[in-house]
Amino acid sequence: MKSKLIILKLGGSVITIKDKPLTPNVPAIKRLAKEIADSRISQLILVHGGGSYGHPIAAEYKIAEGFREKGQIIGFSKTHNAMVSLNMLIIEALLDEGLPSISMAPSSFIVTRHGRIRDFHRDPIEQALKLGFIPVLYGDAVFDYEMGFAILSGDQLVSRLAVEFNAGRIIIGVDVNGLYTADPKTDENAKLIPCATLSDLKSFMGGVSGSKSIDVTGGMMGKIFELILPVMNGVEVFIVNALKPGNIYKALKGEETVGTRIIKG
Ligand code: IP8
Repeated sequence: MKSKLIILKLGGSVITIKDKPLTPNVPAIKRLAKEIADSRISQLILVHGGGSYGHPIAAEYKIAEGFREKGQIIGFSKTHNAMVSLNMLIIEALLDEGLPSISMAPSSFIVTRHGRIRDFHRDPIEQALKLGFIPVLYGDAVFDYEMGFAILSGDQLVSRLAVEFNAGRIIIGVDVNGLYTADPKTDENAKLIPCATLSDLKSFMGGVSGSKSIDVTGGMMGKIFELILPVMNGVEVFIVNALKPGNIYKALKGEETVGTRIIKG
């Protein structure tokens, strides 16, 4: 039987104003919390991106390049703290809707090696899910065995969570309608791809444009790369525009809406 667990990623470009440092998109956050509550999904893990909170600070202190000099240490703390602040806004919006959300800081139970998850302590999430909580995680500055520290993208986290907890579906909420043949923000000939298979994904790796704003974890290309493993494991993926009201509700309910579906093929 297909697992009921859904992993929902809310991109940083949805929940923050990407070109204004440390600026949340409060109306979007509140609306999305309501859509999640209205969907009445029973098993959900929420992951959010960094947007104008995590990325500019991580870029300023070159956190993704690993530890090189002492001056970066304060930058690691500031990057993590910015993510905690953003996470708090999400948690508060979910609590306002009566949802039992629980913040879980990836840096406290994940250690990476060369930027890839190596140690992952799954028990807190597992226990939380069993009791009906909604664990809320985020892309974070994390400790790394080789590099000292690294940036763990929300997308890598989504991929690992989906495989680790045998999710049925991943829903990725972004600020465009799905995957396109080119960057829809700069190329008017870009066409939406309604459905893609695993082999399509591999060929897109060479062609789909990444995000233009500061994104230390690789934008759309990073997402596609991370989605390959869960799709191989049979997890269905749906990429949808979370800035359009109602889309996340419909995606959670499994109702038809514009976006890109990714299947094993
Ligand atoms: O926005 C990265 O997460 P993402 C978060 O999902 C940080 O790539 C700390 C830059």
